[in-house]
Amino acid sequence: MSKKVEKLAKQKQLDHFTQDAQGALMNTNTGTGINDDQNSLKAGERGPSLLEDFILREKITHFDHERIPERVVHARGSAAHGYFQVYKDLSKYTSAQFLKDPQLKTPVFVRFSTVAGSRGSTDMARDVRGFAVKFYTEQGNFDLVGNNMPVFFIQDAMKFPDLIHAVKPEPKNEIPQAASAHNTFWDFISIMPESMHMIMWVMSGRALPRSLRMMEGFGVHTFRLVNDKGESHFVKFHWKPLLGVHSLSWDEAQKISGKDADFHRRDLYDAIEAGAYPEWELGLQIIPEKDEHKFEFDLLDPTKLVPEELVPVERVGKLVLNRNPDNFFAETEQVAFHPAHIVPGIDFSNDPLLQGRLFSYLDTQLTRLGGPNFQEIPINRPIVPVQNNQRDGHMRQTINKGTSYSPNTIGGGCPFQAGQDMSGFVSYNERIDAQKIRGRSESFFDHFTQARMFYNSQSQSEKLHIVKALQFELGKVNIPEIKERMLTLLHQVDSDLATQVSEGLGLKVVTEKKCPFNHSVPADADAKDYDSKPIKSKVLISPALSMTNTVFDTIKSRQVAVLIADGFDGASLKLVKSQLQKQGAQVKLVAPRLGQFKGDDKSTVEADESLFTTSSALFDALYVPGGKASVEALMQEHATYEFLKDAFMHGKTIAATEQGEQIVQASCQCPVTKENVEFKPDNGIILNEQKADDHFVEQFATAIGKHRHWSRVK
Ligand code: HDE
Repeated sequence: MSKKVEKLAKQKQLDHFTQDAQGALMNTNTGTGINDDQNSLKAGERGPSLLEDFILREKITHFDHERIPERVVHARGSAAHGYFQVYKDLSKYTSAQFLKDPQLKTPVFVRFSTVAGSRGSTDMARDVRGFAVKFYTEQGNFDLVGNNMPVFFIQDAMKFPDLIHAVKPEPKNEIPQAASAHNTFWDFISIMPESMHMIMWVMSGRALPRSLRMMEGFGVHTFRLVNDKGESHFVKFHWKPLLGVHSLSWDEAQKISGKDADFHRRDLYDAIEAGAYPEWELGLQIIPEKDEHKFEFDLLDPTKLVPEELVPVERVGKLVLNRNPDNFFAETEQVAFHPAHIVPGIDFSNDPLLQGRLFSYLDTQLTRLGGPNFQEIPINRPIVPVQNNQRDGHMRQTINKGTSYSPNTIGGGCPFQAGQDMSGFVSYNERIDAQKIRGRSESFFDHFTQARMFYNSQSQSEKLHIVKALQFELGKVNIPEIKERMLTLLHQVDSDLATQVSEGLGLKVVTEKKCPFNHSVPADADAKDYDSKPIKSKVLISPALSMTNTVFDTIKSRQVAVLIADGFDGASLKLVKSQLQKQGAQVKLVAPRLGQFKGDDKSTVEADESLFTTSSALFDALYVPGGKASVEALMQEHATYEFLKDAFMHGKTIAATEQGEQIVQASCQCPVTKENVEFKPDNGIILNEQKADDHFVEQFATAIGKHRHWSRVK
């Protein structure tokens, strides 16, 4: 079985029609050779161009049509190839082959994205990140089209176009790009209390991942796993990054955006090129059918998560991304995800958001990719041959032979229904006995308990991030009533949170709930829309929701800047660089200008960046080696102090040896109190009066692994 899939997967790669122009001669799309690709055909050297020039017209026409509509949401994305391998046989739960055979490496294509921005927008937006995985299994393609947050803004698909219209740039002036900090978004949210849990996530550091490789993924909805006997378990899908979950501060994100708006895309691409393959474990929260109603929230409500403290996440397999796409358009842009791309052994739940998505994604591809044959685009093809009676249409690639209807006798009855050997998809035999209704279950009405659980599960610094994010976002809203309504909602999450946000806005928290239209609101409707129902949750604090409980013991793929100028201490640089690289970190030399620099040991190095082209916000840590001349030259540069000051304020690990210490002393102090924090490894500052030695590097690496030193972040 494994051989079969590997063969099919290999075929898939070859199938990509990958072209390498190496050594080839140029020709037109119909194969006619092109002798001159520099000049158009003219009536005389200085004469008008001729309509006859079929070579020019073909080239320009193709160019004119190079763009396809960008995705209406998740337009900005980056992707990679890889594989998924399950750790053990899960046939107890599912008949999906790729979850049963630990020998099997199932090829995958994973696309990460922001939601609100256009295709060319910054990676650094405060936003949800899409985490869409296409598994090319031997039973067909399975798409797990998730996000990096486990809940969503709305409960019913009916509200999705409204949510997206509200968050997208405003219609009158197409402002702002890739940002939720504007009137229409917060207007909508301030009268959609069901969004409050998601708002806590989006205002937290989760909306600013340090790297796409350092964020979790979630299927969000409850799904089903169904085994060979037709037995079903509810399941929540998780992706757990092996590098841990780490985020940026808002200040870093803004600075990175200016220096490198492709920061996440570049980071993913570079890590894969460097062999630092991003890895996640697939986690499952499995809930027996009989426990469906045992929670205080509804499993079908996508604004709720199942706390890991109630149902542990079992890690069942590994996802590895090990190959960059060859062509961004052909692969990353043309890939078509769809939650209804499903395989036997996995099934949907009745989550009303998921149900709407099952319609939306096929529909959107018809416009975006131009017709019903998008599944034939190489990146979308399954690894198994497609055999059915669907035919023709715009840009059909397959040359089908024989009959195109079923049942038939002329074609020998082929293709037969897979149902005859029961290898095809069987929907879970769920009993449904209900009245048709356009409405919402009362079990969906508690909008605040989990928002509060999320907020209360955050560390002090994570809470501060949320407060500041709300101050920024609402600070960009210029309609006072919207801000007031938001404060009223925040008050229902946590009164301290509302008070702190209100101080930044110069407003008072209004605790009394008002209808925004001054309508008289029926008591019942008011309760449903605005009140936290007095449900007591068993989980008030979920440590799993705080990023302070993540992985801190690796520096794999971390970026370390070393500040140098002519006369740097060559021996220390060599030692620090080689030892950090051994542990998987990347070391970059940053100098006052680009070009070559000489060390005190006559070594010559090339600067990777100048202080002008980069910023410490793009690095995880920095090191200033000694060398009297080097330090003196660096201290002549204004940018040196900026570099250090930012790293200090962002809580980055800072290390210096010999004279390098002077730069740290001169730049690293709190601008308010003018006090230096204690310069010690616990605060992420490692100073050594001597040259670098093994102990120094060890302390440096341990501190980098901590990601950030909160004692310094105010
Ligand atoms: Fe999507 N979403 N979505 N979404 N979504 C799209 O499909 C939609 C939702 C998600 O990298 C679109 O091909 C509706 C939840 C990702 O190509 C579109 C509803 C979650 C991606 C669409 C939702 C997602 C999309 C736009 C509410 C997390 C990018 C282009 C009923 C579980 C996939 C496209 C990629 C993309 C519709 C809600 C995740 C328009 C109607 C909840 C990761 O079909």
